[in-house]
Amino acid sequence: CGVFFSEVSKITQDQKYMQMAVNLALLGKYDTWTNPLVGAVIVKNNQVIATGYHHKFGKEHAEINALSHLDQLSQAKGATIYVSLEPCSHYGKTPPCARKLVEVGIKRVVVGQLDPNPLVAGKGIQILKQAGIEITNLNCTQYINQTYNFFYNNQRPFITLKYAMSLDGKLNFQHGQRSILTGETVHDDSQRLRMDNQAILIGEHTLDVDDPLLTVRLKIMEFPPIKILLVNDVNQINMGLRIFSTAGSIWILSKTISKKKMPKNVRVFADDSWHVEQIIELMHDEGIQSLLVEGGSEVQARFMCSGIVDQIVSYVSGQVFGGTALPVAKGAGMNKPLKMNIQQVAQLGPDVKITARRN
Ligand code: AOF
Ligand code: ZN
Repeated sequence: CGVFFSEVSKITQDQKYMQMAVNLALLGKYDTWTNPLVGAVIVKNNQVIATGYHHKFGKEHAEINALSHLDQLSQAKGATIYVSLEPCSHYGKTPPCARKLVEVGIKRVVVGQLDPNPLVAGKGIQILKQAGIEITNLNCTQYINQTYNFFYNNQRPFITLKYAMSLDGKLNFQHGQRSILTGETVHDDSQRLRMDNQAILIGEHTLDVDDPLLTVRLKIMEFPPIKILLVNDVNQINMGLRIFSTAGSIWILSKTISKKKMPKNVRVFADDSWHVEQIIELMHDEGIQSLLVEGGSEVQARFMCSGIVDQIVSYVSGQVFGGTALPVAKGAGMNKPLKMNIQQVAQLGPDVKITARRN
């Protein structure tokens, strides 16, 4: 019975410190770019002696950050470290954390999840085990790095389709003109959606009609989402559009190669046709873990038709546009309906947000 209670208290202690590591990890949100959010807590004699997290892309990992907060590195000897992700085993922008934990004499490592990145994937745990370190995997922190996990588990980015529509499912009242559909609360919400994605894609028609910025305006981000423009001919693009005066990377997916010199932040990818599968393959090769498709009607139809849709965020306004207006998706037909599960319906000021996911 005594053994039982001590085991139970060990589990609750583990969960408590892992929650602390998760809360620390979340402090890095929006700054780690394609790297995962990771937090670490070092505990000795039931006391937290140091904490840390991964602050920023390219900077030290959570474990090393926590070790740097010890008064003396020797304090780590015999301690337990709680890390929300398996410690790394590779020489990347920084040396392997697993080796450092062995070197400083950590006795036990509790991880929140294994790392799906093939560079690490179990190799970190192996290094620790070989050094005789006790390992516990709580397998409970996947939710803080959903698109990171998705990307490595599925070898493609997580795809979200987003649009604002009238009550009768239309994008704009008059063809070729931008309609203001939704209010301020939706604006802020869709800004957060942009912040949660590593790339935003629009088609040529939306580029011309809306002249959008595709920027994040709620926070200054060092790594804002890449703006991807799907066009027919890069040489026909009006370089005076507002998007070309924004900072951050712009990728143009064109059927032709560019004849003119492009600004430094613009990359042109040329291919005969840009099927959804090809777009996704490019995203994968470039390490983009999440893609937000912001329209318009034809681009949404192409993604829906491909069946490669993981989430749909639909903002519904109270306006009714009637028969001549452009529908949310128009173009390629579908063989069978796409079955999405409605996850959440929320009232945002005068509008409604519907979030649906594929399983
Ligand atoms: C992080 N922060 O705290 C941990 C990570 O590009 P690098 O060299 O910084 O390596 C990134 C990889 O390191 C990442 O994909 C993951 O596999 C591993 N662990 N990464 O950014 C951390 N612990
Ligand atoms: Zn590391």
